[in-house]
Amino acid sequence: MSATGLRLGAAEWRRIAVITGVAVALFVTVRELPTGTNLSHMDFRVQGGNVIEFCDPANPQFLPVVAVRSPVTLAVAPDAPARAGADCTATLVLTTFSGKPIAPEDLIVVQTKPIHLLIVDPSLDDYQHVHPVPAHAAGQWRFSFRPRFGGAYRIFADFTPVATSRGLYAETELAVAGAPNAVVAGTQPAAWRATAHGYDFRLRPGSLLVRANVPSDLRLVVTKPGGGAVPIEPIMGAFAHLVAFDTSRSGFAHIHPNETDLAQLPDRTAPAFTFKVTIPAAGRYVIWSQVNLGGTETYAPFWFDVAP
Ligand SMILES: [Cu+2]
Repeated sequence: MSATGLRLGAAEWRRIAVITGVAVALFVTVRELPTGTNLSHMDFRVQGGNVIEFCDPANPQFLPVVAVRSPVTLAVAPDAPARAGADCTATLVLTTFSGKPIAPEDLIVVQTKPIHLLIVDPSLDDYQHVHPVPAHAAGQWRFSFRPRFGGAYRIFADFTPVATSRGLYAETELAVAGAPNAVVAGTQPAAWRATAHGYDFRLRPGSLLVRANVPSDLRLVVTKPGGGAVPIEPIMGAFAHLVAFDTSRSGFAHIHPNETDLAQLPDRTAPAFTFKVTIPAAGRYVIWSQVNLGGTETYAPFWFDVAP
């Protein structure tokens, strides 16, 4: 009986060896297949300190994009001088620090798009989330938006190189002619409540005080005044997107709900989503929420203070 058991064991082992061999061969073959990108992780490294930290998606943080050196260069050129209230079409040029173009094959599609642009005016009252599309020339991308105010719009790019698989950020500015917003960034009243497109938006922090360097839980609830269904639909692979800015627009945090399963439908009349974010410095901040209500992209701002 034990001899039979041993022979069976040997056969099992042979089978395991064959399966393992096939798996290793497949693994090696797949590894050798071209990924499509000509860039390596070395293209996304910069020497010295004060280099932008790669984002850890499990612990979303406010990223000081402007103050740190990015391993990529972002430039923007509008087709015609940008004016407040008029559509502006522009070309973005995205290259590595050494000047290599960053093309679609070099980027991973994240939240359904290869590049997310977070565009914001100096007052932070005009925030827009735009997705550029690749142009003919490698490294060139085209996008359009309609600035509401005049001023130096800041454009943050959020993307993930294939070579590193980690989120990376870059920023540039676009001058928009016209009257700037009369409201100065940070003078907006603090409020965890906002209305947009006839819906009520409430954002509630887990604790009354949001403190610097302490992870904060946030809960977003959308309701219709007087009750009724809220036709919330996924947008860019999530039911809601939150983007936080500080008043000097030194960077941003881009966060998504903990509820990642889109098949799990939210409450019909009061859809609610929870988020986690860490903001490293005290001061006045705005969080813009972005949701899709029955096909209408709806943005709502929440101004708040972060305590030391
Ligand atoms: Cu998002």
